[in-house]
Amino acid sequence: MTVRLTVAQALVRFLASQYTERDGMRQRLVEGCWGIFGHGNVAGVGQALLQAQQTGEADLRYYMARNEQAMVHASVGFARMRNRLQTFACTASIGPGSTNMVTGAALATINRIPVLLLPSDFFATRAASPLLQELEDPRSYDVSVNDAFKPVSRFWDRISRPEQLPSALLAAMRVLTDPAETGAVTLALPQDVQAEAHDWPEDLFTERTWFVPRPLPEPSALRRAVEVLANARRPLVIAGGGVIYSEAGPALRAFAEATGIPVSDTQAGKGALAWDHPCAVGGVGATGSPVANALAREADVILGIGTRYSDFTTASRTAFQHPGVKFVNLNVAAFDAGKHAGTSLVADARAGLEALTTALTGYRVDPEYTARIDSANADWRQAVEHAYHLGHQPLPAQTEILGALNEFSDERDVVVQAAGSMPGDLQMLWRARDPKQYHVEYGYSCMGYEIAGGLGAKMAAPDREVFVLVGDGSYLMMAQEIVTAVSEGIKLNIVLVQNQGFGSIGALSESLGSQRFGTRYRYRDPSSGLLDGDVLPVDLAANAASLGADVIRARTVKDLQAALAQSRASDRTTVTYIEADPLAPVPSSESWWDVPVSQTSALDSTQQARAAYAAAKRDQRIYL
Ligand SMILES: Cc1ncc(C[n+]2csc(CCOP(=O)(O)OP(=O)(O)O)c2C)c(N)n1
Ligand SMILES: [Mg+2]
Repeated sequence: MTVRLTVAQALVRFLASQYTERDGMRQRLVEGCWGIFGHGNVAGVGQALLQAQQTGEADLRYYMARNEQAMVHASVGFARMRNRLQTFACTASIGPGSTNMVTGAALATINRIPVLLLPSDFFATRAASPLLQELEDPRSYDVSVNDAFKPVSRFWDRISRPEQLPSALLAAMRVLTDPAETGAVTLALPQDVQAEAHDWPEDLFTERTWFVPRPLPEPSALRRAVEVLANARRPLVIAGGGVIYSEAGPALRAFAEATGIPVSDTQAGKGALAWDHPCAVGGVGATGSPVANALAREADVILGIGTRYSDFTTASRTAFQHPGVKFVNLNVAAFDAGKHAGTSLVADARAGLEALTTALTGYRVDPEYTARIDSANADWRQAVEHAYHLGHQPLPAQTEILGALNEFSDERDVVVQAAGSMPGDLQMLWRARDPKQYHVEYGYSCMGYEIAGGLGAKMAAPDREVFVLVGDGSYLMMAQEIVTAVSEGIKLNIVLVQNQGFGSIGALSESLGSQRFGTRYRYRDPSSGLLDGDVLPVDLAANAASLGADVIRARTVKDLQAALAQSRASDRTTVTYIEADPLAPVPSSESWWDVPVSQTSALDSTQQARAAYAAAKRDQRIYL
């Protein structure tokens, strides 16, 4: 039996019948389809989505975004919140609509989050080439702008013939649902092929379930890992995003309680263990807590679980200074498990932790080690309290804003962030009580993720309040999805922190001897020729109101507390606008980040920074 449908209609029907299953729980894989239409997809995928909605022949709701990059962010936010078991498809028109998604694809792939991208492509027949927006490569007519997705996709294909669709779709689903391989999956769809009819085997559209595995550790690999861990005197766990996606929080807690091994976390892993658990020592690395970083410096064994070991996590490979430090890497991806010449333990985080807990029965760290951790934690908790209640004047410090939000939040609330000075401050100071509470995109740290990603997170968890923290810089890059939130009736609590430019890069610039050059939003001063004139007459609160949000202007931390309560009580997207002092003090992570400073310079500031850089660089190691 065959069914006659266009390629786009077949695609939509197929996507609506894909499911994932893990631990006996089954859910739709592709929740819906984001899109912005143009000539490349309006008559193909657009028609198919319309037909699906009108006839009920396929259940795939269309969501309209305002920017194609943002719709990928929203899909990522959703998929991350749903532990990578569900995501969205994204359709874009040919050319700029499609290339707008390239940044989103990179973000998804780097963060290991599934998202299905459907950029439109020029005619397979080339009947009318060159089309509006078609790249003409004089060396090959086979190249299009969509080739730019190749390095940022885990699977990439171009459907030049209808017959190619079924196998491409099966491969796409396999990669999306494989925890070791997942990321952006791109199927480029030539606009003529989208509209072309074909007789499809009916079986293409039967419901299909993709079983998301929990690979068990290989017994000999487990033995090798246990041998290293059983001999560890100063071990430290680094919990990454993989712990959360695998829902391994309880297994991690059981492991930590059985062994006494302290647990630090990465940006993606924060919340895997509640902040006030006696074994929790906070973030590790460049923006971590001094407690975790002191333990990291002395650790003889690092047990990395579901982590990619980014430079922020390893303090650019200076975090671990024990001369014989060894790594045991529990990761579902062999690629990550092999890093730093570690003992590779390829397995699902939960399954691997359960196996380790059993195999390490009887092992426990010294009571002296535990006592030291308790006392360091007590000191650090006081330092965090201090940062939360600094009383900085006249404008509040950002740490007070984060503190007010933390104290206001309950454990089901979600905080979303991605770029600027907030990810670092949050990594150091945020007290996460639930594995889904801390949603900071720090694989790509993409300015503009915040509101769009928050929208996706809220769609995934309508029963939670989502608090999007966004800096003025990120806001100016991508605020437009407020309109989408308003149109869909999806309620966001947005806290817009205004500090007149790039607080983060300003501080970095100053520390590297570049004097905050080009990091503030100011008029150009005619006498200096620099952007260091007056503050600009920009009103981002008015801007947010113009996009349809309710807006509250807060001046003090007390105002902020009242605003947060009002925002929570409302059912409309609410932006709380508050100014912060970008120069207010932040506690030190007692760590480092490798950003090279000019080796030769005519500026004193740069020469001094170079000397400090060279000294810090001496601690950098290759772990072999
Ligand atoms: C798309 C993108 N461009 C550039 C950067 C580099 N960058 C990192 S933080 C930052 C400034 C962010 O400004 P804002 O959102 O106001 O946060 P603040 O640093 O003031 O806290 C820049 C430009 C980035 N991360 N993403
Ligand atoms: Mg700013």
